[in-house]
Amino acid sequence: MRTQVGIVGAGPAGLLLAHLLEREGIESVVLEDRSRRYVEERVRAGLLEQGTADVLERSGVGERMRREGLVHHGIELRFDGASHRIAITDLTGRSIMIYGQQEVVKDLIAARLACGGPILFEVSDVALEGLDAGSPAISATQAGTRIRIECDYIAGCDGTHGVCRGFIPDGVLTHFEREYPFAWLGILAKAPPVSHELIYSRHQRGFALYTMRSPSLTRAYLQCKPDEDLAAWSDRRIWDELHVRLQGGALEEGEIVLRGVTPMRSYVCEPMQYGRLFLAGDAAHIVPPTGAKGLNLAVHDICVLAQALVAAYRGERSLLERYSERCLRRVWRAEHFSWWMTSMLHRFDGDDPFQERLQLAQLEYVTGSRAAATSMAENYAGLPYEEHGR
Ligand code: RFL
Ligand code: PHB
Repeated sequence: MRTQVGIVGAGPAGLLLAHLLEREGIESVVLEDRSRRYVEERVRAGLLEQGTADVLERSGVGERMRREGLVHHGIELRFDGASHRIAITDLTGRSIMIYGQQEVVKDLIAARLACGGPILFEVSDVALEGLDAGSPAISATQAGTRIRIECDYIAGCDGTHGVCRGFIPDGVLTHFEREYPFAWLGILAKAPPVSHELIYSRHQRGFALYTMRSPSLTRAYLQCKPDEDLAAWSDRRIWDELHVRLQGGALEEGEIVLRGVTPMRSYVCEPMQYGRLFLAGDAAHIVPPTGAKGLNLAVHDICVLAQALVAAYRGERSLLERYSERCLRRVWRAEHFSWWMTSMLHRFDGDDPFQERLQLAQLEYVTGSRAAATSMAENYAGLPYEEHGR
């Protein structure tokens, strides 16, 4: 088999790349190790920056998002028993959108299948070769048969646990990493959200986030231990803990239909490319979910990569050579913002009173100063994409 761009991973990054390339007449093949159903039902991100929503809309896959997505103009920060609103739209002119990642994935898969573009689901043992030569190839096992796809370029969009990064020779990449001593216990419940906006709450017992997926589905997260035993969390205990940590206001309870523990980690690899392999999204960088940046960064990487590949097929390779450099500026800004939000809102072990006072001082500043609130709001809503001249 031969294609122009081989794409490993059918998450938002891989699927969006295939979609943007298709619109420019560039062929690709997407290889995914899970089933279509699994990727369409995997509940993860929910908050899209305005820039992300605009990319989906402009490329023709935003119709259902515009109909079903919830546009928000602010968020609430709660601490010390009081609630403070960050008026994102008033401060920045930009809004944010709640629309589940799995809905984005469904829309992108539907668009891909509608134009007959190949997605190979349930492949295993993906291996890359010839990355530093002119003609790289991907091989994989599909339904018991080994297949080989020759390409011009390979996009490693295979997420945190992907394999593509591992085919870059030792010594090429520098890894930057930070682990946090806590995780998030996330739930999805059949309950109408009581707050129109997201609530980020700092509490002595740990952080809590109240969010939503639709007018009838609540999503919420509780700070927990990285090795938290889910079996110890009955529905009752989860709701009781949410009542306490959200510090006030009614809470509509309902059947919890999904629960899981998400570890918290910051990670960046530099550069995000080697020869003809380009890493994008979670395959190249991870942020803790507090700033809601992971999916949004993946979409930005893909816009940069798609533009660079289109230019390369027109004979201009310089954008491709600068792919990593062009992505990393935004990546590091988001890394800082996510680390900062995480540090300000979570309880760290050891009950350090100094750290607690610093957190409260920062929260008071962010909610009390228009300048500080604007800085937080513009990062949260997403800084405008830089114009990358050709
Ligand atoms: P994905 O979505 O992980 O997709 C990678 C795909 O590659 C497949 N794969 C392979 N395929 C073939 N061969 C292999 N060897 C493979 N190994 C893996 C996987 O099955 C998968 O289908 O990465 P991508 O596309 O880079 O997208 C990144 C986002 O998924 C991620 O950054 C976000 O979910 C992060 N995130 C959030 N981001 C936001 O922008 N806003 C949010 O509100 C937000 N909330 C969150 C989040 C992530 C969370 N968790 C569970 C980590 C909330 C949570 C709880
Ligand atoms: C979500 O809706 O799942 C969500 C929203 C904001 C975050 C993280 C997750 O910071």
